[in-house]
Amino acid sequence: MSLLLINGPNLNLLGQREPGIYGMDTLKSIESRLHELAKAEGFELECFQSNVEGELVNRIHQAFGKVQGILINAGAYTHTSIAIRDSLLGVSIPYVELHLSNTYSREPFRHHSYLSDKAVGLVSGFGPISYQLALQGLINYLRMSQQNK
Ligand code: CA2
Repeated sequence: MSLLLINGPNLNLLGQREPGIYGMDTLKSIESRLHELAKAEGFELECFQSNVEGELVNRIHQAFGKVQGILINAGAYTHTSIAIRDSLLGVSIPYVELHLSNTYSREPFRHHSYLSDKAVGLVSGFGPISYQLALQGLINYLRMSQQNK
């Protein structure tokens, strides 16, 4: 089974700026760790990052029929993008929303997400570990769904 990790705007800066909020790990190191964890569980993982909303939408469309689950940190687009929401719902691929920071302990404009209500689950606030928790949650969800078929 194939999974897709999507990271939105500015997450390419991880490990280079604002370590107090977002941690010291680079996106590359997070991706390679997740790759190993997925592989150990028998899953393939592809990773994609873009600062451009339409590119994120296009990548989600490309996943249709090829990917069984999506992990997404849409960054600031979480709070603004109906287009990303529509694309996730359009391809009908189960997804887990994740964030490094606890968005509910931050500014009020980060308290609303266009993705949460349709997500399989939400992980927020554990720094880079949020990615691992989200992966475990998604894999568990997919296995349970297979069993119930
Ligand atoms: O906590 C998260 O993972 C966020 O998705 C991060 C977004 C923010 O807009 C969301 O509200 C919560 C911002 C990503 C910015 O990443 C940076 C990383 C290093 C340096 C500067 C920005």
